Amino acid sequence: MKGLLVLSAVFLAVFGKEDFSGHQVLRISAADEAQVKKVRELEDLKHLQLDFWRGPSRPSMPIDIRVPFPSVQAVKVFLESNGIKYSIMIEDVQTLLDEEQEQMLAFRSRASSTDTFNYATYHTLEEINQFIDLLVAENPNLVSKIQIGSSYEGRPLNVLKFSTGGTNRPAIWLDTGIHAREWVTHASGVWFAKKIIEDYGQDETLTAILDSLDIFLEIVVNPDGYAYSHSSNRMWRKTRSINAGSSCVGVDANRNWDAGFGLSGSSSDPCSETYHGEYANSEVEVQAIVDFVNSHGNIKAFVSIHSYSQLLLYPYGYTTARAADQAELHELAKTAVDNLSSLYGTEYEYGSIITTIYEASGTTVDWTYNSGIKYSYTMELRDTGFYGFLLPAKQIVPTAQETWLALITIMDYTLKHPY
Ligand code: O2S
Ligand code: ZN
Repeated sequence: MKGLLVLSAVFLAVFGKEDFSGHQVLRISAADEAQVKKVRELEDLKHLQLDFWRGPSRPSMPIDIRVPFPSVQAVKVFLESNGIKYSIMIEDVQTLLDEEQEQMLAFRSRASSTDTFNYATYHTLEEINQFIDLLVAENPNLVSKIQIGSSYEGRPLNVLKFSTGGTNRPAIWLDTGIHAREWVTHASGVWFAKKIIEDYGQDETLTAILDSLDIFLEIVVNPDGYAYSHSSNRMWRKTRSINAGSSCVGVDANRNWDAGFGLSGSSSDPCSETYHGEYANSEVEVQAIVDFVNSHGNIKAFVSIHSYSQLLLYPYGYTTARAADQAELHELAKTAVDNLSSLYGTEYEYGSIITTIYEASGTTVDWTYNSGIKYSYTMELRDTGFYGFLLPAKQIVPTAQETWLALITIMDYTLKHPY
């Protein structure tokens, strides 16, 4: 097994990208807890090389699994023999990846300004970094670039600071791309950055927000993973840090925070997609944000953005204990998703992480909330599992637009409810 992994790593380095031909994504509808438990047995069958895109969680939430071609028959037989219902969500993953690549190639061009930048296509890390530099050069009075650290592989961790003045104003933090393969989040982050610049002085709400608060936006929290998802494996989720004693690479940066670290809802197996890492904040990409938040000391709202499932979630993920501010967080979430839906009718569910999606320990917003940031939310953007992580580029702008309405709601509320 170990030899095989090393061999495939070498193969990738020499020949390029991981191929997903014949891989299917199955959508499993477990009827009850017992069937969810049965599906969990699949997680332990490592040789099947299954990639759980979503779940398992509550029976009411479908479980989506990417199944490599050689395992497809076995998994279907397993499900059928246990009377578990499933459908084929994606017939052939590689077909979608080919379409995505074609789309990117067709629209690739080096933008000379953020006005000619194409917001309706996916971009490489280099292109996003160029965008950041253009935006700052065009609007030096409104936005600056802060480097909060370097990634494991030495890439800059860039944060955009939108500010109209003052010193250490109360602030809002937004981040996208902590999970590499959730490409619509990075693309939305780019769109948000441009939107802030466009709306300042034009839109009353955003103007009032920026006149009193600073906004920090980290578009690519996990640049090593993002680069790897372009160069080698589109399905990469974790960081790219090397795990001592294992041939498996990377830590789940959304299980690495110091809030219920290592409890259930994360894995101690370095080969797992939810590996929590050796210790809390072991990932430099996480530690950099922790240091920034602590030294800033005045962050009032924190929204960490993922995909997919269309959810707006608040703490906690590691415990069923209610957050002290649950009632208020719940109310605000409702208003935010109502506003989001008003644009294109996209429906979101909302609630605490553990009751709405699944038990998850060491997540970003559980730590920010415990650190005193009351308005801590995590969002899961489109879709609910038609394309999953492979959302077609034509959905980028609509996704960003509707998400912005939720973000504005949270930011406006934060402005009006100082604490
Ligand atoms: O597993 C994850 O990290 C989720 C969010 C958690 C707060 C449960 C993302 S990928 C949707
Ligand atoms: Zn995620």
